[in-house]
Amino acid sequence: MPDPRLAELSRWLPDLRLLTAPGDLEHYGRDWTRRWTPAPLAIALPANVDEVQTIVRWANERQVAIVPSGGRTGLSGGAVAAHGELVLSLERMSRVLDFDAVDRTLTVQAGIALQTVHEAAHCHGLIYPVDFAARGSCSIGGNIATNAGGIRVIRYGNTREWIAGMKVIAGNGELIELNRGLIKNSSGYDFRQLLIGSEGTLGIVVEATLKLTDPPPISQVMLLALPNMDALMQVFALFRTRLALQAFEFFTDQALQHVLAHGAQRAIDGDHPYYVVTEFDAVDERQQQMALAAFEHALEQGWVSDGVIAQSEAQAATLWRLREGITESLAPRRPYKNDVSVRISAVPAFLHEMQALLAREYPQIEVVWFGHIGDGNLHINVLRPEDLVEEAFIAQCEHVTRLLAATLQRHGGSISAEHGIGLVKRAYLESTRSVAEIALMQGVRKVFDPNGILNPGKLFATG
Ligand code: 2HG
Ligand code: ZN
Repeated sequence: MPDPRLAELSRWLPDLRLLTAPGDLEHYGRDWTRRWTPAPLAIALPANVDEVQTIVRWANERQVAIVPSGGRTGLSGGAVAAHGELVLSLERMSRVLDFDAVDRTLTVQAGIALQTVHEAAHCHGLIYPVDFAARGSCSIGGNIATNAGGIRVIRYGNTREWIAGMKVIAGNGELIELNRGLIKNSSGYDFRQLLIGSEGTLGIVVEATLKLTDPPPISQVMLLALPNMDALMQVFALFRTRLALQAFEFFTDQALQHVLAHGAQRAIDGDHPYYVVTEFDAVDERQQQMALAAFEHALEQGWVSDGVIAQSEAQAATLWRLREGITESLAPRRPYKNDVSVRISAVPAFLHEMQALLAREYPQIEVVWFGHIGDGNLHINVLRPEDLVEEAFIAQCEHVTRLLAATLQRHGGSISAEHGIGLVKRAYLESTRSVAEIALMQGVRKVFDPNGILNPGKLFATG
């Protein structure tokens, strides 16, 4: 017996594609977190902005919650539909709409994959510089909703820096056009920046105008093996001063073991506790010599124990795989994830405290660390031991996350650097944002989405 609400939605929009088969509900009802059992009402696959707007209006009238859905590669449960919500997938809205050579912008529908954006920019001799491993599956709408970061933030910043304009269907059903691609626009509140990182709680991004830029200069990729944690920040300070960094990423030996077991190729022999993959401008011999000199200095100081410089694009890709393959290699273990950040100046003290905390709280449990250390952003993945049942494991992880949140608070850090709060970290929002800020955020939400139909339960523990 079809749900009468869906029958009504079909009357409002006779051409709307609606899916209700169990396999589809399962597929579209979850993201990469895999912790919640999907239970959506149905999946709506609108083909255009009008259909999105009509769905949101209908949902307001009928008080049906909507989960906006892109590539569902999120790691915070932001796109999970576990309580009878309508999943509104932007999957069919994935076209490039316009390229403007003068403005250097690309206007796209929100469901387009990041990699397709990269390819489209490339066709015009330009780049869209936000980049990370999920590029093939994640969508621009989702990137905007979480203000996605990634491996090039050190050079280019987060998604926030690259959005020149957006069309959004607000939670109240209004279509709003934000900033219209302007570079300068001092005419009051910038709702564009408010929408970026709002995790689908204020509006559904339907189109975005993305800024493009020149491709980076020719670069080199280096893998470094490090003897201890202190060396990490020494090498970072050295490389940041001497080289023009495009990326500076870190991972531990545990992380390496997982990617190697997952098919990546070993690049440095021997046992080393920590590794860095770094990419930097290497346009001419002078820059290449400077990189070599920086490496040799780090070696002499004992900050680095070994290293390789990629000699070809293929080798560079092999080195990058050691870092970019980590999440995929851990995925079968369904790790408990933390994604935290502190100011770069606070990284050394924070790392020490965190290392001690994790060693004390997880003496028997495998904890895999990696991340964008050059941005002060660390990913801490905790793996469930086989003899520990899921609930007990999650309870233990939540306990440690509370301690971690308190440590972060002392260092002025954030409980979510780039993955978003979603369901996973909503209980910890207060460790990062003040009570006054959260009250303002909830007030803003009421303005955009008075009936609370967009992604309820995400970001805030209530409402
Ligand atoms: C990355 O940096 C992603 O690879 C995923 O942000 C991090 O899996 C994670 O915890
Ligand atoms: Zn990351």
